[in-house]
This record gives sequence, C-alpha cells and structure tokens, in this order.
Amino acid sequence: MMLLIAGYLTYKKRWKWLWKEWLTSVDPKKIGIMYFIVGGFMLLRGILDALMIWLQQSLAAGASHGYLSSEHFQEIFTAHGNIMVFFVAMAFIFGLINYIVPLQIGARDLASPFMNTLGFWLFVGGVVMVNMFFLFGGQYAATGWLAVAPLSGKEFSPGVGVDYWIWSLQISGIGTTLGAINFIMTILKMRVKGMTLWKMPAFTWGSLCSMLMAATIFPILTMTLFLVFFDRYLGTHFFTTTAGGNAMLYSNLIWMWGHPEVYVLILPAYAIFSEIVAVFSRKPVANYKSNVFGLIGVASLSLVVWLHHFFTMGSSADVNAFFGIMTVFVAIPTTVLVFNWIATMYKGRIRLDTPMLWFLGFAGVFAIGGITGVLLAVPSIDFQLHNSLFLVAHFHSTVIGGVVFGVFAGISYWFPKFTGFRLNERLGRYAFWLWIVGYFMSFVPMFILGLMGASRRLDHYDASTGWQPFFIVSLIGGIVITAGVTMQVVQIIASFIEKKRLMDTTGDPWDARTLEWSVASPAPAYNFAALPDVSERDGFWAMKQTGLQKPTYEDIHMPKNTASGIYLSIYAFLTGFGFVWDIKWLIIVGIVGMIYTFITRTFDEDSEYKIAASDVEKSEQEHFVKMQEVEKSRDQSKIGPEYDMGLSDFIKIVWKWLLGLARHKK
Ligand code: HEM
Ligand SMILES: [Cu+2]
Repeated sequence: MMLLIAGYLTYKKRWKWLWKEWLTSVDPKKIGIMYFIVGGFMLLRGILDALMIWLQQSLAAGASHGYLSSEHFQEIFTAHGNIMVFFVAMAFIFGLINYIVPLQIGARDLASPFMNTLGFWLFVGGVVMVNMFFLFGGQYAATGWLAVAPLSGKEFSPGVGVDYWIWSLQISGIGTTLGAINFIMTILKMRVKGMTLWKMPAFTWGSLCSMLMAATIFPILTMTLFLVFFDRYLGTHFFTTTAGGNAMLYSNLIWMWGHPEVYVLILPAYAIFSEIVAVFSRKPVANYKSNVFGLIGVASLSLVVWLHHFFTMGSSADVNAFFGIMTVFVAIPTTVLVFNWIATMYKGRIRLDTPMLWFLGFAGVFAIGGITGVLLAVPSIDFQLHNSLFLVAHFHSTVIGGVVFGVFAGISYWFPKFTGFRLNERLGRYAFWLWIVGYFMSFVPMFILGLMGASRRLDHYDASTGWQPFFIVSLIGGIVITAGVTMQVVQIIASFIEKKRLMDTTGDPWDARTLEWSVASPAPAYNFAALPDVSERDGFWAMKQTGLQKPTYEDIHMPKNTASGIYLSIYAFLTGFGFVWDIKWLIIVGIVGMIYTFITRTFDEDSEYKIAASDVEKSEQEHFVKMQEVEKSRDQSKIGPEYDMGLSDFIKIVWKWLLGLARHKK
C-alpha cells in the first residue's frame, strides 16, 4: 500500500508538492487532515491485530494450540492496545481539535503554530517506532499495553520489545503534551472579540477540558517511562520489590495517567455529540451551562479514581472504598450530559442523517459500557471480574461506543468542511449498521465468557470449558466490524467519485450554529477573510438571523511553513532507536541534532508572511464564482441523499474502470 502511494507520487512528480504544501505545513487544518490519514491507517492495523487475537482464541482449545506462539500472541495484544489508544483514538481526537477549534473560536492560527507541527511529527515518530516490529520483524513488548512492573523489567523481558514500547510512547507522549499546552493557550488567548468563555461552542469546551487533563497527566507518563527506562538501562530498582523498589508504585503511576487518559479521549467526543444533537434537532444546546459543568465535573472526578484498576492488589478496604465511591460519582456529571442531550432533542425537529445515527449508536453501546463500569467499580464485584473478558468487553463498549462512534459522528458532520463535499449517506448507513451488528456479535459473547470465568489475554484454554463457540461468534463479529470499516473506505471513495454532485456550495450544509460554518468549505488558509463579530452564544446562528454583513478586507499575517518539526522528530526518533539497540554514537547524533535544530529554529526571525487585502478579496470572489458555476451545472433535482450511489453502483463503476484500464494496456 505504502509502496503504491510512493510509486504514484514519483510518477506524478508530486514529492516536492507534498513536502512544501503538506509535510512542512503549520496550518492546523492540514495537520488535522494528516492526523486523520495516519489514524486511519493505524485503525486498519489495530483491527488486523484484533482479528489475529481472535483467530488464535477461536482455534486454540484443548489439543490445538492455534497458529501463534504465545510470545507472538502477547506482542500482538500489546500492540493492539497501544496502537488503538495512542495512534488511533488520540490521532482522530487531535485531528478534529486541530481542524475545528481555531475555526470555532474565530482564530486564524494557533498560539504557537510551530509547537503544533512539532507535536504532530513527534506523534508520527511514535507511530514509526511502534510499527518497526510489524514492518521489519523482531520484537515488541509482550507485557500488555501498560507494561506492568516487574514484568517489564530486564529480568523478565530481556529483549528489545519493552524498549520499543518505551520510546514509542515517550516520543509521541511528549508530542501530546506540547499539543495540549498549545491548544490550552489557543483557546484561552486567541478567541475572537466578543467570545467570552460562556459563549464558547460545546466542542471547544470539551477540547479545553480534555487538553487541560492531557497537560496534567502526560508529564506523569513521561516520568514513569523514564523510570522504567532507568530500571532497564541503568540498572536502578524503582519497581523491583526485592531490591528496595515497589511494583505497586508503578501501578499507581501508570494508572494515574492511564485512567484520565480515557477521559482525554471521551470529553471531546461528548462535546461532539452536544453539537450534533443541537444541529440535528434544530435547537440550541439545552442547559448550556450545566452541560459545561458536566464536562468539568467528569474531568475533575476522573483524576481521582485511578486505583479502581487494581482493587485486587491489596490496598486496605478503606482505600478501595474511597476509589470505588469516587468512580461511581463519575456517573453523576455524565448523567447531566445525557439528560441535556435528551432535553435538546425534546420537541426538536430531529433529522436522522448519519452524524445523528452515530449519536444514537453511541447512546445504546455506551449505556452498556457505563452500566457495566458502575458494576466493576464496586470492589467486591471487581474481585470476581478483575482481568476477565467481562472487563475487556466493558471498556470496549465505552471506547467503541464513545470514542470511536464519537469520532465517526464528528468526521461525518464536519467532512464537508474538511473537503468541500459531503459524504455519501447511503453507504454511511450501511457502515453504521455493520458496526452495530458487529459490536453486539463480538462483545456480548465476551461479556458471557467473562462471567463464565474466561480471563483476558488467553492464548490457549481447556476444551472442557465450553468457551470455544463463544470465541468463534466473537471472531465473526470482528469480521462484521471489519466489513463496516471496509464500507467506510468505500464510502469515502464513492464520495470522491461523486464529488461534484455532493459539493457543499454554501459552506453551511446542515444549517448549523457555530462559526466554522460561516466560512467556505473547505475553509481557506486564513480561515476568516474578515474576523467575525460575536455577540451571542451560537455566533453564526445569530448572524444568520440578523443578516450577514459585507466584510471589509484587511491584510492578513500568517505563519510560514517550517521543516524544523520534522527534523526534530527525526533526531528524537534516532535517539530513541539508539537507546533501544544501545548504539552510543546514534544517541549522540540524535541529541546533538535536536539541540542544533532547536537553536536554529529559535533564532529564525523570518517566520511570517502577508496576504494582501486585495488578494483575500480576489480569492473570496473566485470561490464565490466557482460555486455559482457548480450550482448552475449540476442537476438540482438530484442532490438529495436519496440519490447517493449504492453498493451495486459503486461496484459497477469500479468494474468499468478496471476494464478500461485493461483495454488501455492492450
Ligand atoms: C475496533 C474494534 C476493536 C476490536 C475488534 C478489538 C478487539 C480486542 C481484542 C480481541 C482484545 C484482546 C482481549 C483479550 O485480552 O483476550 C483487545 C484488547 C484491547 N483493546 Fe481492543 N478492539 C477494538 C478496538 C479498540 C479500541 C478503539 C481501543 C482503544 C481506544 C482498544 C483498546 C484495547 C486495549 C487497551 C486492550 C488490552 C490490551 C492488553 O490486554 O494489554 N481496542 N481488543
Ligand atoms: Cu479507570
């Protein structure tokens, strides 16, 4: 796949364009789209891992030992967890925040555009590191996604697997911290005049809460990873109990980061739903302030519940009770949000386009995740279900129902803003139903398996347990989910084919309420030709009521592209790689390179360029004319979603194209 893309770029002589316009870009919109592309590929990889896990589990009962060695099996589930959390979920959330937040707050760029590209490229460095084992063979951590101590120590994991794990998370995690600080500064300092905190759109609030949490907890991860690294590389004993260290310390540190991390992911998703429910019910967000307090409540409480991940590790009953009760409390602000979504829909004129479908899917699946979560929060129940497949099914219900469906809802909602045309609705519906059916088929059996006593991470079990049929149903469910993802790929390709018919000529295809819809689709590089005047909460809605005014154009200053972020990330990667294989000179090259790039970038004064007012006016005018031409030339009676191509049309088109290609060759 990668080779094909590289070949195409060479053939079309597009490498320079790619480098200049995309890779070195500091435009958060382009960076957002690059996050989606990397996250999309990693989603395919993560699901492939999941299928491999299930295939093994479906085969390996009794005398059969399946097709994987237990070492390889362990590497796969570890990689699956790491990839899904760090390189899929985080990628999509950061992608959405990058594209949408600046537009929602009426800003033209970020507080520090450079920090943003650096954050993105460090994330890519982590992606490359985690894929080394996949692309080139060798080892990956066989420890589970959080590399529990003392298992992750040199004694029990002597190879390079855990080192890859350390440096992959270390490099991308530092990128996340930088990104989070940048977005906090941007939201607090770069809002357009008139947009007070209480007038910020829901998604911006969700992103602010999420980024505040990320900036709080990722430094904990960074330090924890350094401690594991010291234990392995320098022979210290922070986490080896027999030498004066404490393995319990590791569990505390890693979960102090790990639990809030899932809320870093879920808060923006909640906020996406608030936006979508409002727009698709044609009403403002109900009880806006309590909605914001709900987000803040979830964010704050989730910082003090981490110990529920190791109730069984021997803390006193009082400690367990405290953390159990705090965990149950998280349900309270969450319920506030749920009631607000219901109140928003109440008496609204609801439209069931795909973004809204994903919301309804979320409501069903996340409810299962939430209820089983409250169950697991009771320490006495957790003693029964700890590390069982019941737990695995619980957290997948929350991350799939909440984060994955939230991201899908957000992408289908904002897709016209990203590309200029909407997604094919019909194929989107198929994908939605495949995901829903696939989820139930794969995770209901897992809940049952957990209750039957199956623990997680099993590469083999006894035939007399009677588990095998459930594992097989689960695997089939996984295949259905894979069909859902394939359908989404088809949906995107089909939408590109029908681009013109699906074109969003107005910039506001859903009759929406917030500022990102007040500019053209896709948004121009400078976001706003003239900065909007915000006096009310749903800024764009208010403008539409009073009538849009003719803008007065002015010169716009924009940040220049830079490759420093890429270079810094390459040096960081080399440093990490040097530590993995203990190559001293490479470590030195990496560190010196980083310092050098950092200094040259700091003294680079030439980092802005100007777009003249007349050019802004010209480009706005050109866009307007182009859109009018599109309107004139397409069949107005056939643009509704009921005319979107179905699967058979798609297959016909692809078939014809292939035939044409074959004939051309002859
Ligand atoms: C998209 C469909 C997905 C499928 C089919 C799937 C399937 C699986 C399976 C079969 C396991 C191994 C269960 C076992 O221990 O025996 C697993 C583990 C796990 N999954 Fe997923 N998963 C999916 C999505 C996700 C997502 C979106 C996330 C996070 C955002 C995630 C995070 C994890 C984690 C953290 C583990 C535990 C790894 C470990 O034991 O160390 N998964 N998944
Ligand atoms: Cu937790």
